[in-house]
Amino acid sequence: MSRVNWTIEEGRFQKEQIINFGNKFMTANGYMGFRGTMEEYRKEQFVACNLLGVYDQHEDLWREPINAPNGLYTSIAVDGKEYSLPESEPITHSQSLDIYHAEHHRKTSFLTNDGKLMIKSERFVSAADEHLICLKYSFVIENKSMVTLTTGIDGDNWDINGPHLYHHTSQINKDTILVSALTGELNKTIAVADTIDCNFDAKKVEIMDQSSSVFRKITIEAEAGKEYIITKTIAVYTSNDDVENVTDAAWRKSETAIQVGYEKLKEKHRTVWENRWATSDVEIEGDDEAQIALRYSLYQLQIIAPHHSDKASIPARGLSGQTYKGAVFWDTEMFMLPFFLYTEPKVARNIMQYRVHTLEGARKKAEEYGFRGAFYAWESQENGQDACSDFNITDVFTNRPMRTYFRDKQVHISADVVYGLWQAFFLTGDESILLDGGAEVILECARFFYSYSHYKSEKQRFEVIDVIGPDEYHERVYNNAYTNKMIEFTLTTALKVADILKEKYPQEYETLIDKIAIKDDLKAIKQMKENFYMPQPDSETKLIEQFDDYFKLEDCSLEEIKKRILDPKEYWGGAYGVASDTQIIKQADIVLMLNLFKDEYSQEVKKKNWEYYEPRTEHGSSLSPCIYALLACDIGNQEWAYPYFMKTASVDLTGESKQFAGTIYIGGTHPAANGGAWMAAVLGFGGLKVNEGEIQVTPRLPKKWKKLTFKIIVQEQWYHIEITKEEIKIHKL
Ligand code: IFM
Repeated sequence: MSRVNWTIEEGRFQKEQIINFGNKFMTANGYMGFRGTMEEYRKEQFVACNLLGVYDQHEDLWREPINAPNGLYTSIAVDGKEYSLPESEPITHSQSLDIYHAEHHRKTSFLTNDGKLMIKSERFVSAADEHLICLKYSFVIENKSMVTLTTGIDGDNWDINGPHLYHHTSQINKDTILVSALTGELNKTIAVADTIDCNFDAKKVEIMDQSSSVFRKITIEAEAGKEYIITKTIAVYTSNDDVENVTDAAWRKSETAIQVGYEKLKEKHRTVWENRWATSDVEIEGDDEAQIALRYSLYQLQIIAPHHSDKASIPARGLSGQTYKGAVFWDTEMFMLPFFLYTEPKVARNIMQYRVHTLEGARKKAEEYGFRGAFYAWESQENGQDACSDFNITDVFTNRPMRTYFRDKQVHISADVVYGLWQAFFLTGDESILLDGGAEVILECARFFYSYSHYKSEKQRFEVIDVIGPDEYHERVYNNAYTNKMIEFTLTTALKVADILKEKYPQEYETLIDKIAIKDDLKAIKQMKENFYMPQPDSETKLIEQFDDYFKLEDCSLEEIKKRILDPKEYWGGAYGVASDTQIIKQADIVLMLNLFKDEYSQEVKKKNWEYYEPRTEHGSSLSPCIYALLACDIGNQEWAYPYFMKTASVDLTGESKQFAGTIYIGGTHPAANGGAWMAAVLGFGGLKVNEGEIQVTPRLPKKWKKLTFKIIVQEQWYHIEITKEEIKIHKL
């Protein structure tokens, strides 16, 4: 396979990009994510080994995921003087990511008093063993000098709402060191062990045990021109792992791994990645820029996928840090799931099982608000508890927390979960998705919507009042078309699922119906479905109103809104936001609905609405551009779609995204946009549709694209699809 377009590289040191590159050059394996920082960086440079599904709350601050102590820490001094970025000015510096093998590389040279010092490092977060991170670090000096390497575990963590780790203890022997600590809220153990191997004899090794951090200070009488190499195997375990003793497990893993050897471990890691790309790569001929951006998006999705667990799902900022409280949003089902469904159904199943696992949390949330059924968390943590605060944004002008209604009114989340489950069942044909808890989730979500909706007697219909749709700038609106459509879908799906079970699995059906006592509610759900209000396109304009009276709001341009802004970080929505009383929307809403239910609307309706809402959309969420790309493809305008595709596919390469909501930092990677890039390429430009196992391809390739090639799995059968402007080839594999 050609290895062009598989590397991301930055060829010079850019101090102002440290945080951005931490996201861009991240390596991860679903269990943990290591930001793309240099080995010598400390918490000021946002170093983080972010752990999936292990959360903690410090005092009354926001609950967020844990960053483990940094086992990669390594710095270097020559003749007593330290040469470390960002303080020391390098002569040359490059940082790169081989996305084919998920390996991070850096090369830096400094001018010392006696000549040059060259540092190289290579590392990976193992795809073959979720607990392992491996590092190879080497240096060469131009003239004989006394070199000191300080390497070990840095427990002085970067946290947004920390600290989270207490009662640190350490263990030390010849080559292995370990730091373990307890989380403050739940007393979970986090252990990091680091074993080292060197290709040289050290003059002296000193241990610096600072309790939360342990370092080795290795002194070397270094000869000119010789390459001195250390390799480190770092093992991370937590109480969430199924092991008897967390610290023993970390210690043993780290020691055994070093025996296996860095190169062998790398080989195993590479094999996993080669196999992944063999099925998930999408090739674009004729457009290198699009190719690398798309591949990079797929890389991002693969590194954060919970390959190892069905108790956790993908947070909105992946594993790039603690932004958004490490919580799982609708982003996962609606934007990331399709990629996994078509290329790695096991991950898709894990993601959906997380919703089964968190059903109890959703039931509790519904009850908390006086409803029945399952109201999923807007920002879901490990047990489905909602991390979304009632004051989720801080006003930039007064520094006061603003009351926001994401948690209580963004009810579409429960319908998004149902949509994800149904897609998973529909595309894979795997009935165990329904039997292993999926059906229960679907029925409970339908019950929630029945209890949330209002029956308007004078109109003799069910309506959904007081919600927030995908466009979060307009709060507490009535009959948001997206929400209503998704609720209608939920009701239909619940009835369909009940029928499937009744017919094929009568015993399981009876058990479930009894368990959740839903017989009467099923009748009510049917009634609601038959009398449900769904906003329709206007007979003349063909426009669908985003919510009741949206068209009565001030219709002004984005440029005009921008002129009204007093502070670049001010929040546009909520009670007094600049967009709140206007038709300016944050992100795809009606357009998203039309894209999801494209077969139910005419091309004219889709086109008219795309054209109406597009100039009124800020794309203030990274979830938005891909949806405009998808619908533009559907209405046959791939040239409108292309810039939106590029925007979604390159969001984490350019780093051009919103960094603040009010005063709150929201930076990190953007997995929903990454998933959107796959959807736009394959479902949009490729025009792929699957209906009852049957594959249909209606391509709309952009001008530049000569060929689009990808593989998909549908009902356990792999297909290889090749699209050119002249022909479409679909091969069974
Ligand atoms: O889920 C999104 C939401 O739609 C817009 N704000 C950011 C969230 C997390 O990505």
